[in-house]
Amino acid sequence: MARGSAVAWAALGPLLWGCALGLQGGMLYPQESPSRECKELDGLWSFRADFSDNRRRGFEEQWYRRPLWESGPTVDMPVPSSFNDISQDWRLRHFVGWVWYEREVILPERWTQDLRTRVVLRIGSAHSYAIVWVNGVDTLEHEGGYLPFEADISNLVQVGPLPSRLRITIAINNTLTPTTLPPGTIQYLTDTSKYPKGYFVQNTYFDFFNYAGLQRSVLLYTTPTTYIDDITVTTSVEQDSGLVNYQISVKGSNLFKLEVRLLDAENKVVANGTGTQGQLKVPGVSLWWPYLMHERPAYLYSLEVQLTAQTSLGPVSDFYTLPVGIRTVAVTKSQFLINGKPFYFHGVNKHEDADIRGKGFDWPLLVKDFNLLRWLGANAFRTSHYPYAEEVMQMCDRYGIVVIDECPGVGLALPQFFNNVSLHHHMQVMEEVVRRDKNHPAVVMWSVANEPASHLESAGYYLKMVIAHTKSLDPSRPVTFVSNSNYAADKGAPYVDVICLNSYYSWYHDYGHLELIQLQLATQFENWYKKYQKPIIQSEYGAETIAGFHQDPPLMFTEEYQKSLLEQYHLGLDQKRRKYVVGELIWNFADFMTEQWKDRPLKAPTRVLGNKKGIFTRQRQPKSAAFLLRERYWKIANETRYPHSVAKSQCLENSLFT
Ligand code: BDP
Repeated sequence: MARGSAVAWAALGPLLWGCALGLQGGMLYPQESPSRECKELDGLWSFRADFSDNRRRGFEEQWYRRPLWESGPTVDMPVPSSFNDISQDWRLRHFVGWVWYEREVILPERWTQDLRTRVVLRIGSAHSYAIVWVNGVDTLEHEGGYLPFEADISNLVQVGPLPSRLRITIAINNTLTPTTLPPGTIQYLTDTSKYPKGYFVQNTYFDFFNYAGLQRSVLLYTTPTTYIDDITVTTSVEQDSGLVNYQISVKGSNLFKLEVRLLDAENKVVANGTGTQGQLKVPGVSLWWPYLMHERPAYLYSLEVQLTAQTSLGPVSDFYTLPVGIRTVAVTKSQFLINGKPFYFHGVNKHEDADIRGKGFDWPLLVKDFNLLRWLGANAFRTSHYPYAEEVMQMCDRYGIVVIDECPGVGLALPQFFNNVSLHHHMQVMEEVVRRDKNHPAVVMWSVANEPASHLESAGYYLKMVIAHTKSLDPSRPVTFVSNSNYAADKGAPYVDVICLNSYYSWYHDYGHLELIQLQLATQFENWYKKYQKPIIQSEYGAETIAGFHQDPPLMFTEEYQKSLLEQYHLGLDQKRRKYVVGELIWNFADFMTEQWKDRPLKAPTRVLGNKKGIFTRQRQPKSAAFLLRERYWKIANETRYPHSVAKSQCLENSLFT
């Protein structure tokens, strides 16, 4: 990106949008409308892990051809949820290979009889490789967890007299290979004095548990046979008017009419248009502002799209409503601008992780986390280290929480991971991320990777290609990756718009020496800024802390140590905050599950029931550092608010702390 060129981006946007995508079709979030129905398939599914030696018995015996119970015992498995921590069988917790899910569904008669109806099966995510059969017919395959995929199954359900019962079988493989994202390796241990024949372990190069399964919702939905396939919106501002550029793709027929209306939050029509692309002008626009930056945050318009079409079976119409936040994002040499005003990220890194559900989507957890974010005064988070559920992104739009949207490019630690097959897959994953999340005003930057071995020449080329591809997919947002390399050696930094740095002073280095943090942090910032002249975000810092451990003067692992480490970082950050450091994201919002070892610098059992760098526990209870951070974030919020006024915590129930 030519930095500081928000205007140029906005002008290019409508021209470039859509031409780079190699994917087939859009991935609009399923919604009910006068023309669309949804049927959620969450709940209990039948489940079996294939424990056979080669993990291929399910394919050899074709388990998908008959109800799963006919080929052997099954257990109940909740969806959405990771399968790992649900049962008492330790083998399942550490299972690597194919697992099988199955569920029967009764379809409404209209879905099977009305040939102007299109029935779609959509899987929110399946980690990591999935094959789907409908009534035993191979229907869909998808590589990569954390992103949705779907198939039109109309021709399987609209086949003569009332086949209203549908059997959906999904086989999922959680094996990570050098070309998956994240990558992993299988290591066979062949010393027969220590390991039984065929013994293997899966090595991963990232620090979270490789939870797997159907971790997000599965559903069926309908559209008419001619339908709104995708909508792409970019926004800009001209004086006090908002401009909404839209592009709509329609599938199923060329004989159609499109009408588009933009409604404000009171449901008043403020602009309208026709056709597959255009620009809507909103005089006296209410901008989408991040929460805490403005007294009226997160203003959302609704883009109502109405399609009418002629088909051989008669007329059809389709309706889809897209929330639209009008805002601009730009980057200068030393600032991150939202709506032309400097924005400072004071937030967190998260994980989708809690309790026995693992990474399974859960509404109570989602709402609790957002309440905690607001209690904390956090205005942003990074989706470390993979795209989160779509419902999370919708909440960010509605609450005004800013997102750095990261793809699962984590653990790119070995030279062999920077190969052409991985590069191609990584670019495809970015296409899927952008396709899914491009219309969220909350998303202000894409992150293509976390801590790749960016000192390698091969990584430099690889990152350059992924970043360039992402920019071609979406010229309206800056792109970054998160580095922990040395500033002089980093081969990817020249291509990013914002430098994101992870550092763990007095945690992974100079253990216990809190007094070194300020000096080391200042050196870090100065070196990077001098070389690259780009704004910097401290994208990770933190300390492992076991809730309830206390020691003063502070020692590592205690709540006091975490607090003191944060205080030292904050002093360092404050030195550069008004210059070119544009954000700080604590590692981590909450404790999370990991393997029982940490891969780097040496594989060692340094994890005690997971990573404990949360400022909240895994059960979302605060450690002392949470109160410290809360005070800081509210202070920064009140200093950086536009136009200047004092914000109060929006949590009504926390009067004790305000
Ligand atoms: C960073 C990684 C993050 C880890 C963290 C840690 O980006 O995924 O969990 O270190 O070690 O390097 O706590």
